Amino acid sequence: MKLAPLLAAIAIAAAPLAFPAAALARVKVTASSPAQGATVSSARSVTLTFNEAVAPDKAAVSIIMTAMPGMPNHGEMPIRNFTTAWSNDGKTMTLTTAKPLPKGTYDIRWQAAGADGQLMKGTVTFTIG
Ligand SMILES: [Cu+2]
Repeated sequence: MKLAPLLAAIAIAAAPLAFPAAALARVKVTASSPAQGATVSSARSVTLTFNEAVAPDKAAVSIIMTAMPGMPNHGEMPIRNFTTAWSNDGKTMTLTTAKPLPKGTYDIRWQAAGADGQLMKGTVTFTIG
């Protein structure tokens, strides 16, 4: 008989937390070039398009080469020589590398916050082969 009131109290306490989480759309990547999981012949630039405008000062992105043909123990190799630019609507970030990316597999790891200020993270993976 003690359990039911306790569960009711938990349900009441949890409700205000659950509602905003469901109501707010968290920032996420809705499209990219190259696309998630794609294999392309070359890429000099990478674009990430978010579902909403992103605050550029809170956004961060890294390009990590995770695999390379003929190198079984490649590990994680950051590609540092790139520039970033934002579209006028604040939704699309373009990364342009100084040189074309060599053949291999890449993670584009991003973090960004949209209008709700919540910092989100994600990864887009593609292969150049
Ligand atoms: Cu490499």
